[in-house]
Amino acid sequence: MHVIPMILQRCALRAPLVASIFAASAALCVASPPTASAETRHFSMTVEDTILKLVDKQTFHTFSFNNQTPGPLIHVQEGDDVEIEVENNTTLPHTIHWHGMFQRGTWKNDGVPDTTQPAIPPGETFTYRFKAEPSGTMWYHCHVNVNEHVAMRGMWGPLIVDPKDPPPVEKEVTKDYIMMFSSWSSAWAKKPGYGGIPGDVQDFFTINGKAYPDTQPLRIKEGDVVRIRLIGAGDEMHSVHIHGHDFEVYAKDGRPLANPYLADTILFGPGERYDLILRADNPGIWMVHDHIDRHTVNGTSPMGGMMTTIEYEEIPVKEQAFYKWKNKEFVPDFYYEESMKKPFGMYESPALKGDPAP
Ligand SMILES: [Cu+2]
Repeated sequence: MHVIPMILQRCALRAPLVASIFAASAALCVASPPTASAETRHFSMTVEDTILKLVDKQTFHTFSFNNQTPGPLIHVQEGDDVEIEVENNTTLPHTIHWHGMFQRGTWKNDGVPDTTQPAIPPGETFTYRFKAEPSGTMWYHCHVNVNEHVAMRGMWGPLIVDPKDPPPVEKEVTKDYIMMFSSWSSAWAKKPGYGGIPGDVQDFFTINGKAYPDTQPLRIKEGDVVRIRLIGAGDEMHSVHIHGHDFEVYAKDGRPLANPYLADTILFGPGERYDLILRADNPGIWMVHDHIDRHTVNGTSPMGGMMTTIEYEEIPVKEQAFYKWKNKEFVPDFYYEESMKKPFGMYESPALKGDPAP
């Protein structure tokens, strides 16, 4: 009872303090809703030598997190205390950098070898501890020999930090997709420990570690509010175009933009993230692709690489005789769209697994 007057009274009691402090206190009293206290979330991961199939017969020797590329989804809430135990089961040293995390007071958990820690040697374990801030679409990746381990060996995964107090548009979202873009140089596919040097020819291009036609459609229905989280995990620029719609460019590197804008093509580079909000109002089958056309090949074959489609539930896909994917077996959670609906935690996806290297 009388909660509001009590709060105001508490604010008023601070009035004798310096005016600026009072102003700040009053703002806090009005603006801050009660929030759940932060939780400690403990996870563990291993680094493994893994053979990943990019497309068709093209495989690649990766150093993966839990045998998959992208690595497991880590989904936490802003303010959570995160503890992640990382065991290195490969023959080379690695670390994990938590890209986007402020690491206030925990800079030795930033995961950079010879700058914030020694690299984790083969056979050893290291535990990272940090607070999940700020919120938004973040990611994690190895920081040892990044030119090879990140650019070519698939050592990355999504780190999604939900805000404690989400803006209204985020509460409208009905489908949430994570898309990590990377390119590969097949010359080094079977030579772990080498490659990622100037002059490399990037000839395979993947979304979540698979090239078209081994990617998966985004299955939506009219009325959906679709959030698409684009992450530049590789070494090249991408210019993603979605047919039949425009989308709101909602957030950059996790931060909601002060002035979101409409677009149908979005350019992003290595390390960058963009969150798009697409309102599903145009039933059909629509192409989604990198408009850097060279990124839509598999080696020397056209019609591959960074391509997928949006399929509306309203369209009977199997009846479209011309549609390449009319009989495609749908594999859920390719974009972590199912895991993103689950409670906070760490999630693997069978769709992203490779095979243990012999
Ligand atoms: Cu590494």
